[in-house]
Amino acid sequence: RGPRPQDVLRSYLRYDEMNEFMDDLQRRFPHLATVATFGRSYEGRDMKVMQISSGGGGQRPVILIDAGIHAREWIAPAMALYIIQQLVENPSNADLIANVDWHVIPLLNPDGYEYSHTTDRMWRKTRSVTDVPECFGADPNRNFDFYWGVVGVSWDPCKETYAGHEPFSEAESEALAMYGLGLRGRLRLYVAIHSYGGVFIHPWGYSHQKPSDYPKLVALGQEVAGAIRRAGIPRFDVGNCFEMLGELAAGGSDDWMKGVAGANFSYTLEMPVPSFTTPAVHIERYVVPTFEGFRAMGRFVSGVFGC
Ligand code: ING
Ligand code: ZN
Repeated sequence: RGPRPQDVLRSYLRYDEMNEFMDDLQRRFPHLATVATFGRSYEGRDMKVMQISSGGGGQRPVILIDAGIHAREWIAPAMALYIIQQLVENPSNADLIANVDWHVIPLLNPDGYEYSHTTDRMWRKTRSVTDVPECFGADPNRNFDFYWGVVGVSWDPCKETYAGHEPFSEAESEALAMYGLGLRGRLRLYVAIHSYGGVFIHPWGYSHQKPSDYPKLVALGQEVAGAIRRAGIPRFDVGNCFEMLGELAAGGSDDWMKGVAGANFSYTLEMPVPSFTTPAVHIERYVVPTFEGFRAMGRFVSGVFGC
């Protein structure tokens, strides 16, 4: 059998182990948890989503979460797997799935993630070929087709924030986008889990402009950040990309989910860890308090959109 539930807090699972973990949950909780393949990576790995639903016939509001779009941000997939495990296996979270469906993609960039385990711990991008023979990959979080390339990207295939030669040149970003579109009018909240920094970022990334519903985005953001702080993370802040990181960046998944797929609420969550290389023994101390933020999101979506 695959990794045990507690293993997601004890080690950084590899691609195959994550799939075994999800298959195992589906076997044990077939009425709650479904694994679906929604795309294929550049190197041919299946991209999987865990769909968690307690019923409702596919009509309920959806919270869409992904992690691991950047290879080296290992704590992000660990967070996503813990969310899956808690929603499916912990009865005290039953209220969170009573009238909301959660779709969680634990590893959006499996090629880069595996490469960061085998070859280069600090790899960020995908592993596709580029125009430069010795340089690989584009930044999938600069590759979405919404104000693509207008700011905060590189056009050099050898750089970390290379936007790609065209929007959705990367199979991984395109697969996520198509999945988001497929959720049509049900996509209420989208969260991209990254590391690191301890910030909760709302659109827009591409511009200083504020979305018309900016006060609502900030209000939910503050609720989430407050829950994480109360759970024992002293610093966790809310703002847009420029306020939090000091620069604009276009072509991110959060902007696309709000601007094109129509997600009501859309965020990038930077895990509150001090580096990309947090030792596995410390996964628990960051992931468990951050889950309180996801519980706050679930309560909010249930309260506002649930019935
Ligand atoms: N941070 C994000 C990045 O892609 C970001 C910051 C958020 C950019 C939202 C654009 C939109 O650079 C990390 N850690 O990757
Ligand atoms: Zn990232």
